[in-house]
Amino acid sequence: MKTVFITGVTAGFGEAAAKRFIKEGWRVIGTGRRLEKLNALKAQLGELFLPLCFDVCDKQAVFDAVSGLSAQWQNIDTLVNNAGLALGLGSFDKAELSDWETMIDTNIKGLLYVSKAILPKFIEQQSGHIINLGSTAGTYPYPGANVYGSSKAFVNMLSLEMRADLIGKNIRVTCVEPGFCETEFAEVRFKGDLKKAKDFYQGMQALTADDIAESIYWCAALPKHMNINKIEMMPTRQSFAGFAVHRELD
Ligand code: NDP
Ligand code: 8X3
Repeated sequence: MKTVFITGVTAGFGEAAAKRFIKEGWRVIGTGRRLEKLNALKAQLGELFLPLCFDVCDKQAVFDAVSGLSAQWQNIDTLVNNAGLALGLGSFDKAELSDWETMIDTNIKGLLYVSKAILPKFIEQQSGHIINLGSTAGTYPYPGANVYGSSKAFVNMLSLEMRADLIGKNIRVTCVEPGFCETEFAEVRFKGDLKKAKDFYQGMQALTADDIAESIYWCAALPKHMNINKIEMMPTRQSFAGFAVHRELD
């Protein structure tokens, strides 16, 4: 039986991915900070699901959680580095420094801690698969994305760098890079302003968490000689903005 370790299963992509893998008979180690959500998932998903409650920004907690896995949960086939967030949509001059710090601590440092904690298992097993959640925001800039977009550019690039460094170790690395997808993401970005979050996706048929879970599962289930380097996807109703031009007529 295969096992996947997914960070951030208490909402959105992570929750959908946990359910998708379990449907296929995988065992899921699912993490998050909200214990009550983890307990509810445990009640729903049963024996195949192991909840782990920790903050990915807490380096010690990450390493303790991984080293504390019981013998029956030690063998992990796939890691999905999904936990992450955007905070605010303010322009670079107006955005909150503390929001930037939280995004860097979570999207960049948290992902590094979890990867470093699990990688020795993959090296020892001489197999494994790391699937990172990047974003179209890491490739295409838009106003207000500043540090969020840059943190995802890090994830997009780190995924390729991981491949470069892990060659010869039989470890696959994939970056899944979605555009607009309706989850709790906007609610978090707008700090609980539900109206703003709802308006964000109004009339544009965003991607769903199940769409992303399907892509993640597809990458994970491919034969081991196939490495999908990256998958970029957007809603049909989302596309690219042109270059911004500031005009002043003399
Ligand atoms: P959600 O807000 O719906 O879910 C985020 C998950 O991450 C939650 O389970 C949350 O759990 C967890 N999480 C956040 N911070 C931490 C932390 N410090 N420690 C542990 N867990 C944490 O977001 P999505 O599902 O939409 O996003 C998932 C990933 O995909 C993110 O990395 C996001 O940047 C990326 N992404 C999202 C897109 C979108 O449009 N929705 C598009 C492209 C990429 P808890 O609160 O319980 O800790
Ligand atoms: C989330 C996608 O376009 O809202 O990474 O930044 S977007």
